[in-house]
Amino acid sequence: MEITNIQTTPFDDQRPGTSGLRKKVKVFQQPHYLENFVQSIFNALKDFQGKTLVIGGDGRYYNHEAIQIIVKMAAANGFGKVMVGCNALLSTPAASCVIRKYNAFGGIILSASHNPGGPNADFGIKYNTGNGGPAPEKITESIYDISLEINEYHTIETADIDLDTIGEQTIGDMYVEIINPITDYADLMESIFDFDAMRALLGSGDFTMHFDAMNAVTGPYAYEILEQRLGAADGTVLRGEPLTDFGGAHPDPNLAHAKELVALMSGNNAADFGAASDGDGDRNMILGYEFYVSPSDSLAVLAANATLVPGYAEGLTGIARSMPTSQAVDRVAQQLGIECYETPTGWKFFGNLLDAGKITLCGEESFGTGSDHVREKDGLWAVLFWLNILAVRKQSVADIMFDHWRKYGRDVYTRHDYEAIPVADANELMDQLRDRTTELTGQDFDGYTVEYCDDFSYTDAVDLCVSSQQGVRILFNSGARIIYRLSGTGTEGATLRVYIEQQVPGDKGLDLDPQKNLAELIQLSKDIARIEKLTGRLLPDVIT
Ligand code: G16
Repeated sequence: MEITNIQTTPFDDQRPGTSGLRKKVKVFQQPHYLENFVQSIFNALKDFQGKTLVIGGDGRYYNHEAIQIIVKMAAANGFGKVMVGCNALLSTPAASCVIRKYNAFGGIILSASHNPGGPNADFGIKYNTGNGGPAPEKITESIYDISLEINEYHTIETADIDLDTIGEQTIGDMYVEIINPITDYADLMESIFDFDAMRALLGSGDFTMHFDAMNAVTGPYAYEILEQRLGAADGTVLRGEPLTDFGGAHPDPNLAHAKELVALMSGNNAADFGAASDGDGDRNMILGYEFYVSPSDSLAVLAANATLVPGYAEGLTGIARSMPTSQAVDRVAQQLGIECYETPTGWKFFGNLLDAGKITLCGEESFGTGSDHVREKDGLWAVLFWLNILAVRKQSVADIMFDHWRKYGRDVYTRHDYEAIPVADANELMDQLRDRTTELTGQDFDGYTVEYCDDFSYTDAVDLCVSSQQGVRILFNSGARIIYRLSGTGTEGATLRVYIEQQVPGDKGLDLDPQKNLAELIQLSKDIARIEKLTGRLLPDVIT
């Protein structure tokens, strides 16, 4: 095999964010841009010669081209084999499943998740380690350091591989296995959940559901699992064909971007259960009849009902949530007598806790929930978890949620996003908040007294690595919280996320509209951070 060494010069903007490197497609299409980053990944790794690399993608624009580049570079760098999803498709949780099942050295996932796709939209790439999870910060920082000094990458000059036929090929000295992207994942789901009970519910004639795949990667998975294996009615899966530009839609499962689904969940012929997943299949949104389950509440419900699912019948070892996720699950953990860890935003922070067996379930406010079955958050898994609970409890989604609030109280919660702010303005806003954490502590704002204020810093419970500057949190003595952080996944300017939460006891919380109920705290969030003065924004762009 003849290896070609290509001279290159570094780019200074290849620092991975919350979940890998996300940029506009046009940025990735610059000569050497993708190659530099891939070589930086390989240079950051050790002892992979002869081993297996999994390559997956969410089917978005530029996936095919990127996979051809990466496969040739993997061969030139000495991998023994790559496993690639047929048609360049492999959802993020399925990639994690395949890495773990076949003991691969690691994987490269090509996705910008819920960000739009197409020639003028977004692309992304991230590296996952042998546990199937996103590389921890010490690896992503090392990739970044290498990318700043890289001067050469390795490839081989050969014809493209056939991405559309299942089976083995060789390229240079390396095997290429094109795999069915669905089967391993669907089998894993069948091993966790009570498919008989779910089949009975879906076949009862008394229950209907919709799953919105948002023209993204979960379509084929949902057809196989929901319609084929579980017998859900034809047409259960909506927008089920993966499209490179997601049909021009924004594949983000929330109330704003899954409007068609939301419309199907109210009125006379509405379904009982609705769900959606995102571009790469790791996010989920859960709906009942005229009812929306917030992601933080969903995590709490899954934790409280876990033993109804065969895969978790033995109970949970512990739970983790990201810091801005509401504290609803904390009270479930307390009741169960298990630990609840608070981590920074980013799935990579759950990996060590899962590997060490310290937690079984974890989740985030950003529509992500998962467990120790893989090392990524998992959209369809969360949908199946709810379906399993519905099949056993035989109650509506709303009734399950109301029961939960009655028992544990409710955290009324909202997130306000201010998007595409000039980066300098956003940094100034965060800097001035950081500078005022001591000054804010103890202050009273019309009855809201700040009990504690800091810039969140996390020490990993396993490897003791410290991650600082993870968001300014203001905790009030009423139990309310306001949290500010900048998104690490955007591709245009900066996105300021403001998370607002207030706990209310049992029955009092049943009918509360978060925007109305949290109005005072929302106003306070604007005043304390001087959002209008520093960014010129009066209102957020997206509310979840
Ligand atoms: C990614 C990460 C999540 C994170 C989310 C939002 O999700 O995997 O852990 O919560 O981004 O991050 P940020 O608030 O920094 O934008 P995904 O679904 O985009 O891969």
